Amino acid sequence: MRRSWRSRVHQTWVRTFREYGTHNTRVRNLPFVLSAALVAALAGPASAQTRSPVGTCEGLGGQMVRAEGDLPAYCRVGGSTRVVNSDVKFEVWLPAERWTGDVMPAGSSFWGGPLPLARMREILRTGAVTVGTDLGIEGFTGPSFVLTQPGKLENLKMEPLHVVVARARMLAASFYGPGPTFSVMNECGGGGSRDVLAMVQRFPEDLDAAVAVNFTNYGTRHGVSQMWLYDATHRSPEALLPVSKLPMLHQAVLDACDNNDGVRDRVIENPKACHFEPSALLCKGGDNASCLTRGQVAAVERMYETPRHERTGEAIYGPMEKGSELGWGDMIGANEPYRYALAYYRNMIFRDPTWTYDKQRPNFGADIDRSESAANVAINHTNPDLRAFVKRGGKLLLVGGWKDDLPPQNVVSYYENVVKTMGDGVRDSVRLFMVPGMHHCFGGTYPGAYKVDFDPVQAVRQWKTTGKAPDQIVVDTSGDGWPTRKRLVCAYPKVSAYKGRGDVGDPSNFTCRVPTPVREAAPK
Ligand SMILES: [Ca+2]
Repeated sequence: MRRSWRSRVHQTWVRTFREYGTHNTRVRNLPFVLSAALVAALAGPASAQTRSPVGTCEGLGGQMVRAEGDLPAYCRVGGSTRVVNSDVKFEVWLPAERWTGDVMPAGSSFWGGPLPLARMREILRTGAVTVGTDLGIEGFTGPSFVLTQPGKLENLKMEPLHVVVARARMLAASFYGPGPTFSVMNECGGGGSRDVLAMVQRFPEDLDAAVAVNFTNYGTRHGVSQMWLYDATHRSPEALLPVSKLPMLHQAVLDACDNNDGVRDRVIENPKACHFEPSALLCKGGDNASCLTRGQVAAVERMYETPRHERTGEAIYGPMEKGSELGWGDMIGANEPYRYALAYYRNMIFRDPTWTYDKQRPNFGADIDRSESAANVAINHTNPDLRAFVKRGGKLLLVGGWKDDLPPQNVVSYYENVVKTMGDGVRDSVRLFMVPGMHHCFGGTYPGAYKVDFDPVQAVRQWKTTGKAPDQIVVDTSGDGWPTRKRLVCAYPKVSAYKGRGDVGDPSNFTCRVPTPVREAAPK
């Protein structure tokens, strides 16, 4: 999980809305009457025109907040409502002027708790109404609540978000007159991307379109897969892989595969088709900076290997992809497992806050069985049956980065499960774009990955309006020594291929084609 901007706890509430009662009674208790016309407006057609309020902020029980810097003035309504036996806090922010007609909920912190205020500010700047919630898990910033209040895991089925989104839509209709014309979520990583898939799967009526980037919807395996990476390089003194050797390893991978796509640009278009054997770097003499010892070769092989359940052999997540090596430091570079994996093992697997890697070494059979207890699976949102969302005309754009150090195979696997479950026709409503060279989220600044500029909300808006699913997109890449360049990215499973002549910075010199067959390493 990442998204440090979700780290602030904010507890200023302009007003408590307990009078709204549970979500089952919220409509009856609202301080305004939903007319038939208003109900119709809630599902009204898209409009490019902006709107100004016809009601007052005070009338919603909110408080106006003045414009500051690039943040426009807005009406801030705070409250709490009872959902799943929890007091769920929320805030709804409504632009004081020039509302676009959009409602864009902000993704939650993965374990609830802090309100996503930074994300709400980003969304407010776009002119949308936004809403954020603590999921009823106030006072915690991680999974430690599970030790004392395990029942709150139920909140992570995301009904609290569903309830406050409905509240936001009604407040918008009351404030502006016409209701929302476009409801959309756009989130990357952290809890937000999980929220997107939870809404699409469980509450399809809440969104017209959705974007999930580098998503983390397989909670019971996410932390386990991170532990696999740490274990690969810490299971014995011989397996230790110094972070200082990663650039050397990365260069060897590039030497083997960068040019497979026809352009030597430090980016491997299709890592799945990259064949590189770590043993090629085996030290001929003693250990030195330009080679790998036998133990390090085995560790690197395990990093590239699909983690499997020790007893059943089932693939449990994805491996690190070829070309992602410069991003491995977070997972393998410290003296203890990555902080998310550590917290996950302590609170969700062993329910023991003193657990350490050396105290009880991982077992990738029993640990997974424990991880997938009846209570814990509440955090999974892996249902590939999106019929209800698709039937409503919903559009879902999935994006992954091939250099993500949170194994991107999870993104690919979910998409493939959706297609397998619903058939090829679902591609009119659900598409995946795997971006080569992208790490975790578009603006990721991790070593070796570039910044990606692309407006996914505009893409799904156009898709929803025209009904035409995108076959390809063009993204701008830049930063950290990368030349500013446009790149063609193709709808999965196609990959971008250089036509062989012309400027490599011109996407028209590339075409989308079916990739060469993937040769998977045999399971060990
Ligand atoms: Ca290349």
